[in-house]
Amino acid sequence: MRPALAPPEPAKAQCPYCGVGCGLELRPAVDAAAAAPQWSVRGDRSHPSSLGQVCIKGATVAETLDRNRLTTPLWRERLDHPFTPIGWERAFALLVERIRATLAGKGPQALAMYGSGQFLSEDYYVANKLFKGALGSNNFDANSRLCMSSAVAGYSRSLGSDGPPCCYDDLDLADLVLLIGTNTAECHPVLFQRLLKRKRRQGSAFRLVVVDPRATATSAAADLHLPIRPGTDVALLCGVGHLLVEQGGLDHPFIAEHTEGFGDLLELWHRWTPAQVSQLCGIVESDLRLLADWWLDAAAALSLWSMGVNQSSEGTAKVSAIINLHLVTGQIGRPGSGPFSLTGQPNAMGGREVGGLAQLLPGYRSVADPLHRSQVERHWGFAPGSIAAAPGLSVWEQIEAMERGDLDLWWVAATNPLVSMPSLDRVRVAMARCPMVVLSEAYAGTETAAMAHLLLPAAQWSEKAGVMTNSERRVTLCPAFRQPPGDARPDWAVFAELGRRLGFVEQFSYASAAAVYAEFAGLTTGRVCDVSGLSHGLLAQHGPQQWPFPAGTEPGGGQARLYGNHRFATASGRARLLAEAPLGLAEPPCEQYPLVLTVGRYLGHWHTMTRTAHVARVVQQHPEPLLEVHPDDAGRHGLSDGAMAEVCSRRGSVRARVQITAAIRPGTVFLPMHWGASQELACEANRLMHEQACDHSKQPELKAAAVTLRSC
Ligand SMILES: Nc1nc2c(c(=O)[nH]1)N[C@H]1C(S)=C(S)[C@@H](COP(=O)(O)OP(=O)(O)OC[C@H]3O[C@@H](n4cnc5c(=O)[nH]c(N)nc54)[C@H](O)[C@@H]3O)O[C@H]1N2
Ligand SMILES: Nc1nc2c(c(=O)[nH]1)N[C@H]1C(S)=C(S)[C@@H](COP(=O)(O)OP(=O)(O)OC[C@H]3O[C@@H](n4cnc5c(=O)[nH]c(N)nc54)[C@H](O)[C@@H]3O)O[C@H]1N2
Ligand code: SF4
Ligand SMILES: [Mo]
Repeated sequence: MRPALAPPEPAKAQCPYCGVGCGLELRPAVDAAAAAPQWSVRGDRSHPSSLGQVCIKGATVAETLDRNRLTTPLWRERLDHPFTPIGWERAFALLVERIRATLAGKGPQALAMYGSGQFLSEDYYVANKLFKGALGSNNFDANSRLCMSSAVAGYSRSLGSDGPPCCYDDLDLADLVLLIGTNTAECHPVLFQRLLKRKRRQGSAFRLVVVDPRATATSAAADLHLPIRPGTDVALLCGVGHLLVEQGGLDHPFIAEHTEGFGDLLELWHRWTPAQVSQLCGIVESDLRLLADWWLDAAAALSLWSMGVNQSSEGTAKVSAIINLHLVTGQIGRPGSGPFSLTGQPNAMGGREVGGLAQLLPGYRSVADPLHRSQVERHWGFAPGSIAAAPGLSVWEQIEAMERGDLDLWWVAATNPLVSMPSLDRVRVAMARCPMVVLSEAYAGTETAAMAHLLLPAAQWSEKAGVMTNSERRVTLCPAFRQPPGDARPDWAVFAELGRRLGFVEQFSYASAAAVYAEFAGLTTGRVCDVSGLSHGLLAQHGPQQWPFPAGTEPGGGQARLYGNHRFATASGRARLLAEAPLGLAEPPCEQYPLVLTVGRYLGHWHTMTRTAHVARVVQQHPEPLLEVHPDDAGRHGLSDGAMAEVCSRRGSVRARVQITAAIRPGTVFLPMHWGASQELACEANRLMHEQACDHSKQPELKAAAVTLRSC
C-alpha cells in the first residue's frame, strides 16, 4: 500500500499588491497535466493584519505568476534595433563598462536609478547601498515619490519623523473615521470590510465621513459625504479647525504641553470662516458643521487618507492639516485615534525604512545630516565622505536631467513609468535622449521596455525571499517557494553582483537575503523604525511582527502605536502645528480647459496591469476604461452615454468611452490610470497630467489637471 501523502505545508507570505498587506497562504495544487505546479491561494487566518481576509487581487495572484514573463537578459544598442538575448555575463560586463566610463567622465551625478515600493526591503536596501554608498550618487528615487512622499514629508514636518502612528485595531476602536482622499472600498478593500462590519454592528454609533469629489463605493457606506471641489482639502480642514475653536473643543493642556506653533494656526483658522470654506469647497455649510460636531463628539477620531491627499501640489500641507486637527484635540497616540496614512504599495513602508528616496538614508535618516552619513558609511564599510551631502535627483528631476542630456544611464526597476508618470510624452522624449536605459522587470512587453536598451529579467515575489512592511508597521517574511523562470534573478542579487564587479567585493558579499536584512536591521537601533530585534529567522518562526521591535523584544512584543507618551520625534519633543494657507490646484480649470480631470483606480486592476490584465475574473469585472462625466457636463459638451469622447489637456489628448453619472461632482471628470499604450484599449490618462509638484515632498499633482471634452 502506498503511504498517504501528508498535505503539503502552505507557504505564507504578505500579499504583493496593496499596502493593507494581508497574509496569504499558498498551497501547491497538484495537477499532473500542468507544466508547472499551480498554486491555490487563501487568506492566512494567523496573520494579525488581515485575519484570513483577502480581496479579488490577492485571491487571484497565483494566476499571474507564470504568464508572459521575461526570462533572459535582452539587449539592443539603439532603440530602433530589435532586442537580442545576451547572458548575464555580458549584461554585467556592459553595465560595468558604462558605469566606469561615466564615473571617469561626467561623474556619479550622471547615473540614476528609479525603483519601487514593490521591491522587497532587501532589493531596496542593496540598490540604495550601491548608488548612495558605492557609486557616490544619491540619485536613487522610487515610485513612492508619486505615492507616499507627501505622507513622509508631512509626518516628518509635523511629528519630527516619518512613521504612521496608528494600527489596524484602531479601526475597531474609533467612534469617528474620517476617510479623506481615499477610495478605501476599491483600494484597501480588506480594511474597508472591517469598517463595514463595524457599521453593520453599531449603526450610527460609529460614524464614517468621506471627503472625495466623487461619490464612490466608499462614500456609499458613509454617514456623511463631503464632495469637495478637487484640491480644496486644506481649506476644508481650516474650516473644521475654525469650528473646533469656536465651539471650545480644543485640548488646551495637550496643546500647551506637547505642541508648538499654536498661535499662528489659530490666526490662520480664524481667517477661514465656515461660510467662506463651504463656498470654496462647494459644499453646504451644515455638512461642514456636522463634521466638526462629530469630531468634537468623538472619544476617538481616526483619519485615514491616501492619494486624494498625497498627490497634490500642496500634499504635504494637506497631511499636516490633518495632523493639526488630531494634535489640537489630543486625538493621537491613544487607541482608536490618530492620523493614519494608508500606504499604497505592498512595501512602500519598507522602502521608507531602508531610505528609498533620493533625500533619505536607512533607518529614517537623511543624506543632508553629516552624522547620519557617517553612521551609514561606517556600517556599510565605505570611506568617510563616500555618501554625497546633497539630496539626489527626485524622479522628475531625473527626467529633466535626461532632457538636458545629463544622464548617461537611467536604471528603472519594478515600476512602469511610461504608464504611471505624469506628462508621459515628455518622459518618452527624455528617455530617448538617454544613451542607456536599463529596465529590471518581471514581465515581457511593458510600455517602459519599449524605450529601454537593456532588459534584466527579475525574479518576483514568491521566487525570492525578503520582507515587506504594511501600513500598520507590520513586517512579514515572504519566502521563495517557486522557481524563477529561465534566468530571472532577484533584484537585490543583481545589484550585489554588480557592486562586487565594480570592486566592492566585501561590501556586497551576502550569503542570502537574510544576511542583507540582518545588515539593515543593525542600522536601525534606536531609530523610530527600530527593527534591530527582527530577522528572517524570527519572522519565519514567529510570524509577522510590528515595529518598533528593538533587539531583545519578545515575539509579539512590537509596539502597536507610536507616541503613546506624547513625546514626538522633534528636538523639543513637541509636535509642530503648521499654519499653511490653502493654495488650491496648480493647474486650475479655465475657460479653455473648464473641467478638472482626476485619475485613480478600479478594484480589480493593479496599476499598469502587467499582472491583472491576465486574470479573466478581473478583466470581466473591468473590461475597459471609462470616462466618468456628470450629466450637466455631458450635456454642455454634447456627449452621450456609451459614446467615445476625446479628453484634451494642455499636454495632449486621449479617447475614452463616456459613462454619464451623477456620482461625480459637476466640473470634475474621472479616468482610471490602468490602461497603458500596450493595452488593446489603451487610454493613457497620464499623457494629460502635469508634473507640477509639492515643494516639500516633490510629489506631483497626479490627481488633477485642467481638461476639456469633445465628442468624437
Ligand atoms: N484596486 C487597486 N487597489 C490599489 C492599487 C491599485 O492599483 N488597484 N494601488 C495601490 C496604491 S500604490 C495606492 S497609492 C492606493 C491608492 O488608493 P486611493 O488613494 O484610495 O485611490 P485613488 O483611486 O488613486 O484615489 C482616491 C480618491 O481620491 C479622490 N480625489 C481626487 N482628488 C481629490 C481631492 O482633491 N481631494 C480629495 N479629498 N479626494 C480627491 C478620487 O476621486 C479618488 O476616489 O491604492 C492601492 N490599492
Ligand atoms: N494620474 C495618476 N498617475 C499615477 C497614480 C494616480 O493615482 N494617478 N498613482 C501613482 C502611484 S500612487 C503609484 S504607486 C504608481 C504605480 O505605477 P507603477 O509603479 O508604474 O505600476 P506597476 O504596474 O505596479 O509597476 C510595477 C512594475 O514592476 C514589475 N514587477 C513586479 N514585481 C517585480 C519584481 O520583483 N522586480 C522587478 N524588477 N519588477 C517587478 C511589474 O511587472 C510592473 O511592470 O503610479 C502613479 N501614477
Ligand atoms: S486588500 Fe490589498 S493586501 Fe489584501 S488581498 Fe487585497 S490587494 Fe492584497
Ligand atoms: Mo501608490
